[in-house]
Amino acid sequence: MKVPAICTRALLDLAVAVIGSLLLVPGSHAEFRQFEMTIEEVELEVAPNFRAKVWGFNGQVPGPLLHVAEGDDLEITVHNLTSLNHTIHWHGTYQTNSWRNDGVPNITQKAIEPGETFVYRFIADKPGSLWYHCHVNVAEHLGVRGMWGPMIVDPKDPSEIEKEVTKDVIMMFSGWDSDVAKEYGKGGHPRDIPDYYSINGKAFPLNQPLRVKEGDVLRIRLFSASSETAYHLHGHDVLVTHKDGLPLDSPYWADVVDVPMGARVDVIARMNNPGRWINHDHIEQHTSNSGKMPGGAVMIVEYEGIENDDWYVWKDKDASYDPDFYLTETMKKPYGMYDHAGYKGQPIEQKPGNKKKKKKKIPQPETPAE
Ligand SMILES: [Cu+2]
Repeated sequence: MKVPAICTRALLDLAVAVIGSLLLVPGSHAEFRQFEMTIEEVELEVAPNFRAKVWGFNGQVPGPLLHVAEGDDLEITVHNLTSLNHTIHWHGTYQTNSWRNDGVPNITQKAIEPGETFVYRFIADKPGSLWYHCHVNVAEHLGVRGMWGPMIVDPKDPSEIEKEVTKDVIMMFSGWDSDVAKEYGKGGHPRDIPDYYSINGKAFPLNQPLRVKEGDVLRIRLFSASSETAYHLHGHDVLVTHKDGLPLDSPYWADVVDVPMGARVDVIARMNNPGRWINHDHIEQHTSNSGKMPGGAVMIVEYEGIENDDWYVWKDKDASYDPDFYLTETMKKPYGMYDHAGYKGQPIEQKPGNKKKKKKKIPQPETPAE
């Protein structure tokens, strides 16, 4: 009997996934987890007076947080609700025996066309700070359309210092180009120069302060999604512990941390110096909104108990404060995939006359036979 090709592929995938999970994490409680994700066309408010048209995973930038355990067996169904092709590359995952799920168009799969659905199936075989992003025309889709999100895979054997962490902080750095922001299909030319920069999709002062208390141990996960970063936190040294999800053999202290494009660097910061401290990208051009300083990749750490001065930019922030802007609260939840309301874009307004309405054909009744 001839077995249909699709059946063979599904059976093989399943067998590989099951064997893979057994081999990778003997005796552990790896779980099968299913997630569903859309790709949507929305407009993102990046900076005061600057909005960009993006393709947002679940309509948001960054995309939803995927938080799973090492060895988990993942099935992620992706619906492309946009007008162009996309894929998802699971950056960092080894894809052992599952290379067809690596998300590279015309190399591992055909791109997901508008209106189509694609199912990714793989084992979370590498722990640490991973991420995912589109791999179609990356200079535009990843570079200036917000097609990226965090994927955190908890290791089965965390180090001693990881166990000390009281606050997990996710910061994803990106650049934006106002010249092409309003038109899909434009951007990504080598001569394009970004003029806006952001952390978790928002430029200062549209992002949020991070509120801490003395004694907190922060694990700051730095992601250079579409802008490289020289991360600097005033008033503290940080211990660099992980690079691209991998624990360093010799963690080292620093006060400026380089995060090259695409890389992730994890640092530990002990909150032992009460005050109000700026942290920012030390590439100076990245700290403005189209040349207006301060802006871009700047955020503030506020210690509990420090009084707000009258002239402080966020002196009246309490009413609108989002304590989960750096996903600190979400990281405490059980494993899963989580949207974040503060990252959502707005539906794109269609200008009247932009779209020609198709005339509906009215079916004519058949002439009854006499
Ligand atoms: Cu894409």
